[in-house]
Amino acid sequence: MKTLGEFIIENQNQFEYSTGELSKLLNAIRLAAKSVNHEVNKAGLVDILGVTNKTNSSNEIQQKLDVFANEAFKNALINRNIICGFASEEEDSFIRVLDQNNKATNNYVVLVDPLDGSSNIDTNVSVGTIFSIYKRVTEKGTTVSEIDFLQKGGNQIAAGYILYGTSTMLVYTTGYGVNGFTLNPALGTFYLSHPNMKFPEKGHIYSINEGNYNHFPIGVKKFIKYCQEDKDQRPYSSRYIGSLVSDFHRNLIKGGVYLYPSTLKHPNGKLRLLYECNPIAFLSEQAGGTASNGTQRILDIEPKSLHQCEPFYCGTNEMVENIYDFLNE
Ligand code: P6P
Repeated sequence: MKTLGEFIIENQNQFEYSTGELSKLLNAIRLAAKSVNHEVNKAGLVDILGVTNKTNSSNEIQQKLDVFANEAFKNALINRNIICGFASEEEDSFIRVLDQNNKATNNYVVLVDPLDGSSNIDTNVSVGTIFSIYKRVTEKGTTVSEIDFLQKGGNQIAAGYILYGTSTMLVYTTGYGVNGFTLNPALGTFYLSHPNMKFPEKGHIYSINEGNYNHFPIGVKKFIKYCQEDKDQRPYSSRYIGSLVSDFHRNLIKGGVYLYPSTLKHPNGKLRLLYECNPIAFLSEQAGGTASNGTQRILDIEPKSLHQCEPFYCGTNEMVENIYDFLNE
């Protein structure tokens, strides 16, 4: 089986002015993924479980592993002179990155959700890292500004996730399809185990936290009831892990839809547009699926702030279209 390193080199000529920078960037992500995977897998044995006494900009308590994962990706990316800017769900604002000549000569900015679903860590549920890569839009050589990060998701150069699950996988796209790599822990090498991943034509899984049912938009309530009716032998199952990367990955392989609507506690939805919705939406469309906020395509949304949230409906086309119809009846 082909390794991730071989795959990156083979495909770097997809970019007209590929200076190898994107390849170096993807390799840095690969390195950080191995470091976080090592820490996550031994979490029960060392004092890295539990919470810090800090909260992030979304006022969520930071788990110790959140902080570890954030530092691992930040250091792997900033210390290699390959990016000009870094932003994270765990950082209040973006970080300007200068090269050794104190200039911002590199082309890419990276945004990460370093450990999505981290509230599950203490219960040994799979968690994930989500990353998103853009070319800067401000003048090369100047330090980056917020508009380099507030780009619509359709501008992404690459996006992906690492799933720290029963096996550790790195799944990513650069706009030429979605490919999944599984880590061989004995060798510390990712191998191409899931080439050209696509959603199945039909989906029978819906993933939503039904504990918020009373506060869902009426269209979402109608969709849930539609799935629960037993007309035409509708074989729907409800599966919800509470970890977006795990729920999305299962739906991608088996067919299904993930929903995080507006709720009483999160009137604009809970998922962050830049760090969760956009990268997962890019992967979803590249795998033949769809991603919407209920009124428009996720990748068309013009971001207004780094940590803004959006309602999120993502997965098998037919199921997202069904939700869209119920929402816009
Ligand atoms: P709830 C994790 O915090 C996350 O952002 C997603 O990974 C997950 O799907 C969702 O929130 C879970 O939220 O409100 O259902 O617990």
